[in-house]
Amino acid sequence: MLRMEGKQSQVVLIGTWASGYCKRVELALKLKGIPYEYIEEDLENKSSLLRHSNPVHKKVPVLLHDGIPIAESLVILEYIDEYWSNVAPKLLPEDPYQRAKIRFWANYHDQKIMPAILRIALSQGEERDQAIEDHHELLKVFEEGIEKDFPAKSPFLNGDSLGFLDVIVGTVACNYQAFHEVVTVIFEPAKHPSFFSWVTALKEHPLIKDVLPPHDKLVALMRKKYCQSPKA
Ligand SMILES: N[C@@H](CCC(=O)N[C@@H](CS)C(=O)NCC(=O)O)C(=O)O
Repeated sequence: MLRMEGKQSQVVLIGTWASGYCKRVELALKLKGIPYEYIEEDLENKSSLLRHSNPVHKKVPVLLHDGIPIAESLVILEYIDEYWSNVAPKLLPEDPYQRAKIRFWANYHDQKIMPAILRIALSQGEERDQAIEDHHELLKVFEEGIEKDFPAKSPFLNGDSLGFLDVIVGTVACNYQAFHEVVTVIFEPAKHPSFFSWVTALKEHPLIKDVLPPHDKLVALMRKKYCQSPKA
């Protein structure tokens, strides 16, 4: 199906409620005030809509824009920012070098930090201790890199409005209390002061509060996923 130029766009997001990847897309749409319909996907029993819209990965999120599917959350965020380029706020800056740095850290976040957090959740004993240490080292690199590359950040990377990295970090890290309650402590102000104060500011943003999953529901899901007793 082709997008109808000049007409009101139809925007549909296929997602799951607990996914940070999906929440970042919801947050971007809400930030720009783009109306959208939301379809909750059952990942245990994937719909034919999802399988047809994202035949390569069969993962959420998928954005359907006038019927055209766009997959992969970072790709979707850039698409939203480019298609609605005249709608504030801009998620990515104009300057190509600044954009490159933001993309670099966004990829680092998804390729290093996200898998490290998952490894902590899925491991136990000494393996978990090692996973916690690895995550701490990766987060230190992230924190120092952001501080160096975006020294004027206050409280967000664009100043008062949320930018690309704020959207990515906010929709994952702001759930840390549920993770601490169910799995283990991974964010400590003493170890990561600047990252922690960034996340604390993000947690206060009204749209981040609006999109984050309910704490108790998330805790219940995490207990189910990560606290199964090991098989005999
Ligand atoms: N790199 C993808 C990751 C998306 C992803 O991992 N989605 C998960 C939900 S959080 C999913 O759909 N999993 C289903 C599966 O792996 O089959 C993105 O950024 O969109």
